[in-house]
Amino acid sequence: MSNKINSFEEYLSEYKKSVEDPESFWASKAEDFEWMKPWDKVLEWNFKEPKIEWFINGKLNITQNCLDRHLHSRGDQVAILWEPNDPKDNAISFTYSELYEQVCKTANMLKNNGAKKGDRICIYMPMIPELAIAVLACARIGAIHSVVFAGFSAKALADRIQDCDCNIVLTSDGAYRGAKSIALKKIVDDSLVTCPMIDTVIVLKRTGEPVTMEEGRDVWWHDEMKECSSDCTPTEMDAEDELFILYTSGSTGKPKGVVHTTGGYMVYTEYSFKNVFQYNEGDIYWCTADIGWITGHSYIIYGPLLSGATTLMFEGVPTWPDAGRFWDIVEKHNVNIFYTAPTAIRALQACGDEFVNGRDMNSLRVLGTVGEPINEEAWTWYNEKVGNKNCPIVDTWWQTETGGILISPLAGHTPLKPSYATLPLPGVQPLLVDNEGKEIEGNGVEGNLCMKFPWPSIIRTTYGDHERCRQTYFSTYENLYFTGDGCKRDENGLYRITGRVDDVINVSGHRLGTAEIEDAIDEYDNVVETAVVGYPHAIKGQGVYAYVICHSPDVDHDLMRQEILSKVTEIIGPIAKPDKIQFVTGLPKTRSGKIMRRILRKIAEGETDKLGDITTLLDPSVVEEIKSGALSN
Ligand code: 7RM
Repeated sequence: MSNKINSFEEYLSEYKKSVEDPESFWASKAEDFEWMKPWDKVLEWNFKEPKIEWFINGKLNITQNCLDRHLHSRGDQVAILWEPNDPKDNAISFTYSELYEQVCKTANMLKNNGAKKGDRICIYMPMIPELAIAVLACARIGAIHSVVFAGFSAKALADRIQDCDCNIVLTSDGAYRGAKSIALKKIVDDSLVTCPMIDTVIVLKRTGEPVTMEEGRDVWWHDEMKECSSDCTPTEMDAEDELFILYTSGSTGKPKGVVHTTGGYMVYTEYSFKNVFQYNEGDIYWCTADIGWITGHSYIIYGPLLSGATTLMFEGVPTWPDAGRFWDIVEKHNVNIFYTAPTAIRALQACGDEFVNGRDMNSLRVLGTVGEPINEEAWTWYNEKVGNKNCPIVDTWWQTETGGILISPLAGHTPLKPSYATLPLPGVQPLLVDNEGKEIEGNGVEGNLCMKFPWPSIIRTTYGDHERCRQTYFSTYENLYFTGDGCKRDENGLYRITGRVDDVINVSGHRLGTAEIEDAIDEYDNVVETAVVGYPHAIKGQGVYAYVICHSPDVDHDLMRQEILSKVTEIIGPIAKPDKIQFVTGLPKTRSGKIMRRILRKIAEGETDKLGDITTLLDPSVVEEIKSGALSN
């Protein structure tokens, strides 16, 4: 297969080429695709503004490369294999020809409803095939998709719709999640009270529950699809035309709309998919992420479909009807490549080995993880129980902003080391810097992880606020992209990501800003001030620990805890709910008024004897009070 690296030696030589001459390296990868017009120049960039352009003046449509390009050679091969929430219901598959037809019809449906190139379309849907189809239909007509994870609240949805000024929302009546059903359309209705920019809501029937349809605004998906033709010429896009926006949390303010563009994202997601997972023709590939996150965008939809793979999409949850659900699906569909998050592995490991034992998982060849550091116990269990000690585990490090996997073993080629993401992919040039921005050279060192050269799927801007993009990623260290992660490089030059060095926390692989959670808690009437930190959590990786100061301290604390949880659920969603809430009368602040989170983190971790220097605090006595009231772990 073209573009595929077949040995570690080949990796080393490809890596060398990619650094010595990045432009010809990436041009050779891009040549494998169908371009409506070739590019004039491969790359122009500076990290100052930043301005990054790949495949300049090249014209293409990514769906032509995901679909049309494969029709001749693999029209009858399954493109999407969908496993529903309820194991008693049948799986549904779409061949490449069928997917092509559905995408074209849906694209025409969007056009009939007024969608045009450059419009932002919000997609708030469960993990059903129509979600993937909707994403591709937007890309077909050049509309910019903004997928919002269906676990976010009405308020969070409204913020995202407003920020990028969407005109259409695609949703469903409801969603199934394990034993529960969630009234999605109702959440959309609530959010649209503050979103006058939305003129159309297209509603798919999934659960059949009753919904309110607003006359003149809401239409049924199946009605709108009826007359649509399955011919839809792909809209010509510039390589740098925006493909999608995806919101992600940072250390300050509201989530940012990360913008990815068409050409570079296409080239990089395909290249990284094939190489990291060592995809072979005919493999059944399953990534358990939700399409509401970047992992779903790049490695359920785009990477696999660009590569002509069969991508499995699962609607349900890992623990329903029981903790053997993932392994049943592996057995049932003969999954060859399986990609999940450490938090899911830990949760399933905690349920006991009986759910893995007894399932035939011999089809598995490659395992992957993403989203957070994987601890050795989880790694060992995954390797032994799931992989039967004969599947390489690729620990893939990347971010919403990177578009694709940057540091990871290539399955079967790169020597593995548990909890290490190991080595950069070709085209990726990491470096470690100290807090002053000075490069830390050599091996056996630790520092802040940066990138010194652009790769094709690097973030281009944050929607509507380019300055924020510059500030967040390109201003901390001059001429470098700063990831926000801390990282070790061992004696052999292998990379191990140690976690965020900023105020971002990673709860069950979901990225959350502590400031965002604090703002949500502060919305509660009786709250004066809040400080949120992460602390180690056996299953979630990190848990949310909130220190809260109340106006009237003699309230019923249990009741108030409940109400704070509802407030956070209402403003962000259940994923951001604090695991622990400690009521305090003061927070450790410096004389300039900055909260010293380092101290709060240590207390939350239970390391009250390692607080370090607290003499710079305005009032060191608050520390004693917080320590004595700390909630045991
Ligand atoms: C893909 C995704 C990004 C943050 C990132 C890290 C953490 C992701 C790993 C990891 C250690 C890994 N995008 N992270 N993968 N940490 N090892 N293999 O997760 O934008 O949602 O989060 O996640 O801190 O900066 S994300």
